[in-house]
Amino acid sequence: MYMRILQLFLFLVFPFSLLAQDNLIINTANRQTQSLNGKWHYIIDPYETGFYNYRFKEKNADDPEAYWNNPVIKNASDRKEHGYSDNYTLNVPGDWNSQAEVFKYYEGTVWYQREFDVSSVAANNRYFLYFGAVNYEAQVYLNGEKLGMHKGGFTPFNFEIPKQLLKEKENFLVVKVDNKRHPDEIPTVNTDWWNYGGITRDVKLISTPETFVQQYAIQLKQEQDIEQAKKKKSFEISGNLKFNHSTSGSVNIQIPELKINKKLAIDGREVSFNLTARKLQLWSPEKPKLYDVQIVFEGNTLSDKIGFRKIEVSGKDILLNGEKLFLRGICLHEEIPQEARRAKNETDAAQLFGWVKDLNANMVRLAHYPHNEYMTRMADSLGVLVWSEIPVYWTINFKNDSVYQKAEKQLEEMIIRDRNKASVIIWSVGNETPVSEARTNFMHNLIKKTKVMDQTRLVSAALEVHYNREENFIDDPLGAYTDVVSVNEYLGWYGDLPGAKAQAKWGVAYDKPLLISETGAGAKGGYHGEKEQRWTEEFQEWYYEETIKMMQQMPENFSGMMPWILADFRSPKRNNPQFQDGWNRKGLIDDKGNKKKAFFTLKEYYENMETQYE
Ligand code: GCB
Repeated sequence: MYMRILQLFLFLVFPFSLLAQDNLIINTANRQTQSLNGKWHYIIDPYETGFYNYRFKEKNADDPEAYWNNPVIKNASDRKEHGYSDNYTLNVPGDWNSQAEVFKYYEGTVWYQREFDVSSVAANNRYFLYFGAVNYEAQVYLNGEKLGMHKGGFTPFNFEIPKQLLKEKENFLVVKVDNKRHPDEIPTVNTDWWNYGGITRDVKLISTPETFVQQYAIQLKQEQDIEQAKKKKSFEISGNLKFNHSTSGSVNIQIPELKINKKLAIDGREVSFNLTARKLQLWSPEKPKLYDVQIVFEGNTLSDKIGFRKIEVSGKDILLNGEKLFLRGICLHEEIPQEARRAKNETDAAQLFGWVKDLNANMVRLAHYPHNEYMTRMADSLGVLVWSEIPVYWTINFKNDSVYQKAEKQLEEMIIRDRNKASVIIWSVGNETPVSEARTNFMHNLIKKTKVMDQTRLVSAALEVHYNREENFIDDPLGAYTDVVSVNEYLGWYGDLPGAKAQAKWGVAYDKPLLISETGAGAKGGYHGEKEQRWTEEFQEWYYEETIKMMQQMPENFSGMMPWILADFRSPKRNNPQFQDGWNRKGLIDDKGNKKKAFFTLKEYYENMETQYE
């Protein structure tokens, strides 16, 4: 009840900013868009002079020294104390840290600015500015007017451009980006990854008709016996479409390959439907079949490629399309190590998935936040299963309701963007959060929210484990609410040496599938020596060998693992000058892109597991 009142209050106070996810437009790749990627001007503004006046109040909209304005100097005597120049540009998309030395450690405000023309502004169309992600807070201004604000560094958002504001020539677009860390944000101040700032993902101008399909969820209906369906060769598909506002008329759902063309009457903002598909080929890692799905409304066709599959838990097992699944996973950050920068485009996704495939993995854990959409689209087409997570990481302020709202909003944006991706099988509501009543309530509420939004995936979180010489026992109270029990384990790196692993016993308080969501050890690529010598590739290889022995004696609910981590990644917390130098070295691939010895150890284990499950 209290939550509801708070939500209503927030809606009244911040109708557009905090609740932007209600207006989120999905599948922007297949809509009419104009890319606004490219070179943008910037001003570094650590004192936020462009935003606050000298009494530290937000500047008036028409203040010529507000950095969203661009007053033209007319007389030599005119005063102007800011400006955008071709001498100061940043590439969009892209983090700022990797683009110039001055940004490497910068955390604060940077103003981004560019101009753009539109070939023709149609009076009957709607126009939206769409951002794939901006880390962390974005204030967006067009032609001197503020369109809105968004918080959350890894999820998309869009703002509608009011009619009359968009011009055909010289639109002046400004984004204030602020990546300062705060205790009451998601994530909080303390993370083991680099706080890359900037407009890190694509920016687009979307044009739509007056009324359009804004969001949809189309999937294999969860409540159907998949074995029966396979036998009868008849599958149920269920879906829901959401328009940008209430409307009437009709809409057609077409899946030509399945000979489906269904006309649906519209009366309101949403339409739900069921379809029956004969001879459907289910999506799986072995055969990642995607169907062309078209939504035809008032002469406009919105296309997508969607795979149909069923993921479920049955007792101690995870089943995909009714068959027992073993997750040969690997964790990764959204980072290109050779260039020490955030990954941002299709080429980057291809590099990362190239490594994943080479490892014989069938799954990725996208740590610790939603990655860009190229990743999940590629996972769909390559047949790689995905765990996608929100950055509820470590010591979030779990007692604060407004912090909960921020986490829930990121969760919603993640789910809305990717719920048509067959590859995504697990939503994770967080990682290694310290057990307390407030934390368990907070995360339980996130799980409940996830279940309301999406019944076709599993929910998990990386839980706490009690290390014990006798038995490592998992009884984290959050495990009562997750579909699978997942834990990060580092026995042999953070405690003991790898030799201790083979004897380790594992116990779980819950009768559910068990996943090891992390395990790993550091090694400097190219550094060799005795296996007992920390930071050598041999130490890491030994750690993996012993981990594999441990995996072979796990309880029978053990359903897969996602070692930490595919490649070395930057972290300000890693300051051993000889071996780390600002990098977390637990990668199986080093910062030059070279595979370490342990890569091959895990690859071989995964090859064996693959044959075992065939
Ligand atoms: C963990 C965290 C991960 C760290 C990793 C490490 O448990 O979930 O974010 O980077 O350990 O390397 O210590």
